[in-house]
Amino acid sequence: MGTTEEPGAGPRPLGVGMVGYAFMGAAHSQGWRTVGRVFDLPLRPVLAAVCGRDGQAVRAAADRLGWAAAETDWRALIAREDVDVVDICTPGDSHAEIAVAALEAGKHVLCEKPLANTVDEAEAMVEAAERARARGQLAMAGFNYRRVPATALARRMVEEGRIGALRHVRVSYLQDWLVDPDFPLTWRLKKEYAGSGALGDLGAHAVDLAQYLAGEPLVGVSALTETFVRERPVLKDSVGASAGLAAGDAGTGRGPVTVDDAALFTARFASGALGSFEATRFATGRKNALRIELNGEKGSLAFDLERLNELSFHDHTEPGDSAGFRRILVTEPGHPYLEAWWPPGHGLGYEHTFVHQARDLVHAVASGQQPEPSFAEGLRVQRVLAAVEESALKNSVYTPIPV
Ligand code: SOE
Repeated sequence: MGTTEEPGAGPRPLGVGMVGYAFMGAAHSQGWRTVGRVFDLPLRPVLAAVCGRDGQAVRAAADRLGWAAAETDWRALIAREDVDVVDICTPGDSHAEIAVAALEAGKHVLCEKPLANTVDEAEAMVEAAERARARGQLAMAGFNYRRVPATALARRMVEEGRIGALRHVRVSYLQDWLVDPDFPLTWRLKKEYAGSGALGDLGAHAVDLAQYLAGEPLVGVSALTETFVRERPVLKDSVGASAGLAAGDAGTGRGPVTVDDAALFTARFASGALGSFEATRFATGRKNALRIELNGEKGSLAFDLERLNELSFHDHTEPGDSAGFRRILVTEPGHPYLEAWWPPGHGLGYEHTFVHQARDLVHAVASGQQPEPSFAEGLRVQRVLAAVEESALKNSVYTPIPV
C-alpha cells in the first residue's frame, strides 16, 4: 500500500471482509466498527462484507453487525475488490484453507486463535504468510488477550527488567459451561471441527499469553487431559450449521465428545523458568477466569481477567518491611492503548481488546510492519498444544500411590 492519505479526503479506506459471524464474529465486528472512531488511524477500516453459508442468516448478521454486504461463499468474499483484509472467525477446521487462499489472493489476513487445528495446517499457514510477506501482505493471529492494557503493561514491565530473571509462570483459564452433562454436543466438542477442547480454546490463550509476557518460548511439557462427560445430547443444529455437521448426525440421542474437557500441564521455558497451566470448562463458578502470575528474581506481576483494569506488582527490591503486592489501576493515558479512551479510572472491558487488535493491524498494514502475534507465533502455540496432547497420551499410565 502506498500513501495512506486520499487528497483532501482523509485516510484511505481499508476494506475488511469477515468470514463467520457468531460469538467471535460479533466481537471482531465490534472492533472494526469502533476502531476508527476512537483511534487516529492512518487508514479507514470499512466493513465491506461478511460471509456465512446460510444466506438469510448472514444477511441478518450483516445488518445487525454493520457490514455493507453479505456473501455465502468465502471464495467470493476473498475475490472482492473492496476487501483488503480477510478476518477469519470460523471454527478451526477451516482456518488454514481460507487463510492460505486469502493470502494467495493478495489479501492481508487476521485469523482467530487457535491458528489451526493441527501443526501441519499451521505450518502451511506460516509458509503462505512468508510468501505473502514478500509480496507485501501481512498475516496476524488473533490472540486478543495480549491487547488488554494491563497485559500489555505487564509485557512492557518485563521488557524493562522490572521483575528480573524469570523463575515461575502460573496460568489458569477456567470456565464452567460444560458442567451440565446434558449440555449439547456443539462443534466445540468435536475434534474434526475444533481440533481440541479446553486445550485449544482456553489453553491456546494461556500459552500465548505466557510466552508473550515471558518473552521466551516453552521448550517442554508434561501433561494430563481428561474428558469428564464422554457423550452428550445431539440436538438438531446443536453442532451448528456453520460447522457443517452431516444431517444424519442430528437428532440421534447422544453422541461422543471427541475433545478434552480439561488440560493440565507443567512446562519448562527456554531460560529454565518453570510454568504450570490449567485449562478447563468444568470449574464451577468460574465463567471466564484467566489468571496469570510471573515471579522473577526482582519482583512479580499478576493479572486476573475478571479485574482486567488492574495489574498487581510486587517490587522485591524494596525494603522487606514495606514491600508487597500493589494494585496498579491501568487506566492512565500513559498506559498502553489508553490515550484514546476515557479519563483515568473509567475502565475498559473485554470488547476493547478487539478494538485494540484492529488498531494494531491497521497500523501494521499502513506501515508494512509485521503485526504481532504473527502466524509463526501462532504455530509456536500450536506446537505446544500438540506436545501437550502427545504427553497426555504417554502420561495415561500414572505412577501408582499405595492407599
Ligand atoms: C469460549 O469458551 C471462548 O469464547 C473462547 O473461544 C474465547 O477465545 C475466549 O476468549 C472466551 O471463551
